[in-house]
Amino acid sequence: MINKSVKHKGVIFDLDGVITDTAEYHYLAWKKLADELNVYFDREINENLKGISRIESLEIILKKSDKFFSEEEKYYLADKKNEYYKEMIKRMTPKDLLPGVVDLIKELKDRGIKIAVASVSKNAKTVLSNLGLIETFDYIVDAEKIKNGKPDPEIFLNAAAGIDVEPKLCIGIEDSKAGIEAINRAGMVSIGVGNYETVKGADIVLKDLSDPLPILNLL
Ligand code: B16
Ligand code: MG
Repeated sequence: MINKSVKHKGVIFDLDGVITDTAEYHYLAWKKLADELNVYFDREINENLKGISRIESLEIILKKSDKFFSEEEKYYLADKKNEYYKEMIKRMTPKDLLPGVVDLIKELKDRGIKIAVASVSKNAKTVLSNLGLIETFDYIVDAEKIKNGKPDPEIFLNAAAGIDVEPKLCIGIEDSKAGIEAINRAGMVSIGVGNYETVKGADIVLKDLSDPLPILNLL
């Protein structure tokens, strides 16, 4: 919820789909696995996987299959997808940052705003290292630090505590429906980027971060 009289002190970034386009690599890796299994999978279904854990994503994909998969098989398949994904992110460099991200981070740091990453990915630290950002953020929350994934607000509340800023003074940036819900439930201002239909529940929707004025106006 936006309260224009409040000066926000912290900004919490989602990783996949906000800082870099790993959302596309997640899609490609799942697509490869789904094709191998002969299971129907498309970009529309993929929108529902954004911000959702690896094993929950697999469960959603397997709803389109009439075959039974044991827990062991599911873990094997989730692991296989992760191997495809890890192969794709190996070649990532700082050139893979999405438009506006570097300038926005610099501007926030210049203004003394605390910044954090809130990603449910177990690969978050590898991706941040490849992007040259592992030392940049004041705090990073990944899958290791949380019990409940998005849309539970835990990950954003954990990030706010990590940067020592009250949730109501934080802004969260997300590309997923589950992530926007998590930010809203955490009582923060939500900024949605990317696919409009996916993030329309956000307080402010932006195409990407190349025009950060709506965010800077909240500081
Ligand atoms: P991993 P985020 C999420 O990251 C992705 O949006 C989601 O598609 C993925 O399944 C999840 O991480 C788990 O990732 O398989 O690497 O552990 O958007 O919260 O940064
Ligand atoms: Mg994301």
